[in-house]
This record gives sequence, structure tokens and C-alpha cells, in this order.
Amino acid sequence: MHRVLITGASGGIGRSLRESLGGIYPVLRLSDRVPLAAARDREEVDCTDLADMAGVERIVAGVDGIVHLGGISGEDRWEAILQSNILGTYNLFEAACRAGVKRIIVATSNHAVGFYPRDQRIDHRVVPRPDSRYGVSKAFAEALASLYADKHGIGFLCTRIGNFGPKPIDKRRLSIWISPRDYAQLVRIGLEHPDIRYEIVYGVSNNRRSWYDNSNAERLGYRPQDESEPFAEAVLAAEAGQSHDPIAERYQGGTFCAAEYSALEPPP
Ligand code: 15L
Repeated sequence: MHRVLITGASGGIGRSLRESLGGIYPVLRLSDRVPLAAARDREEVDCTDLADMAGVERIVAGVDGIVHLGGISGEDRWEAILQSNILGTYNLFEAACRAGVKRIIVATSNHAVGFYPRDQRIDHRVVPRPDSRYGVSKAFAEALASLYADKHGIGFLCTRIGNFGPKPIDKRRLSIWISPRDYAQLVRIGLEHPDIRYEIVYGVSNNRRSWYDNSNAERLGYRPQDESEPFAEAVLAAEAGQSHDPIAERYQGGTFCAAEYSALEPPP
């Protein structure tokens, strides 16, 4: 890997990877639709909207691997999701294919499978159960990655990220938290592992309360360094006595499941 492109580089995960991957790969190309901090040594910076194919063709030129974080990172209007997450991801994979990019790490999300109940442990083989239009766009990204892997031979690591941050912020996040250094480790596996064709893994730390069987990530060499349990007592104490929406409580996607919910019977 000589030149690695990060899309969505101005977001929280992008800023963190800018630090942790800088110095590992000879050139980091950073792109976002909003302006980024000026390029430092061994960096290239570009301002591009992924919905603009000409701009996307420009940012993928000469790139060996991509970390695709770009797009809307939560629920939104369909029109916005369509432009940023659906069209933007299509443009990126198509342009990357034409440019001969070999590896793409996809930031998908726990919300691609958010309607699985919390009492069910799921692995990378379950069918998607999106909990939102946003979750549908992540399931779309996973399906599109599968197409470009099978038909065009690009290697994809789809990381279903739980919740990225310095520490878990509530009870639900105790089950899905991932620390910055654990996510950086997963991204490096995606870029450097010699045998990746199409893989789905969960982007979570070593959490005792996890809802995921992440054996596929372990098989690829992932050894998370962090866990949520040391934060549990403080997190649970802060939430004590709070009432929760029953749909949000029942399913892994939490409030994403409860938002706009109108079914008469809760799904299984
Ligand atoms: C996500 O996919 C979002 O990008 C992030 O903002 C959080 O909402 C996270 O999921 C979560 O489920 O906590």
C-alpha cells in the first residue's frame, strides 16, 4: 500500500485515522465534502462531494487502498441518504474499479442489522435487518461491495461499526463500543491482510456484553486491546432510573428502531 485514500476524512473516525495511519503508509490522501485542515508531510488533501463522479474519479487516481467513511452517519431524509450514501458509494466503487484500486475498507454499521433483538447473538453471516434508511444504505454498501468483489476482484473488508469513541457513552454502547486504536487495527487488517476477497466483520472492541460473534474478525487476526466493562459501573449509574422506549430497548439498533416506528406487533 503506497497511497491510501480516506473518504469522509473530516469526521470523528477520519480525524482519528489521519493520526493513526499517518506514518504507516507513505501517502495518505484525505477527502471530504467539507474543507479539511491543510495537508501535512506525506498527506494530500482534497475537497470532493462523492455524489460528483468527476470529483470521485480525481480522488481515486493513483490510489492503492481506500478507507470509505464518507456519507451521512445517521438517519436522515431519503433524498439526502440517496445522494450521499447510495450514489456516493456507487460512484466511489465504480471509479475505484476503473482506476484499478485493489482494496476497500467500508464503514458499514450496526444499523444494517439493527432489528435483531438484543437477546440474539449474531455473526457476519446473518441477513441484513436494517433499522432505518441509514441502515438500508449500509446494507446497500455491503451488497455493492459483494458485487465489485465477485465481478471485478476488488478486496473488501466491510466493518459493521458499533459506536466509535474514546469510551462507551450509555448502556447500549457498552455492547457495541469500539476504541480508536481497535478500529485502526481493523482497518490495517483490511488494507494489509493478504487474503481478503469479501469479508464482513463487526467493528467492536472486546466487550463482555457484546451481541456479536466476531469470530470472522478474529480469524483475520483481529485482537482488540480495549473493552467496555471498566466503564460499565459509571455508565449504568448515570442511567439508573431513566425510562426507555420498549422498542429501543428490545432491539440492537436502539432508538434507530424506535424512530418512526408504526407496526402493530413488534418484529421477532
Ligand atoms: C452509527 O452507525 C452512527 O454512525 C453513529 O453516529 C452512532 O449512531 C452509532 O451508529 C451507534 O449506533 O451508536
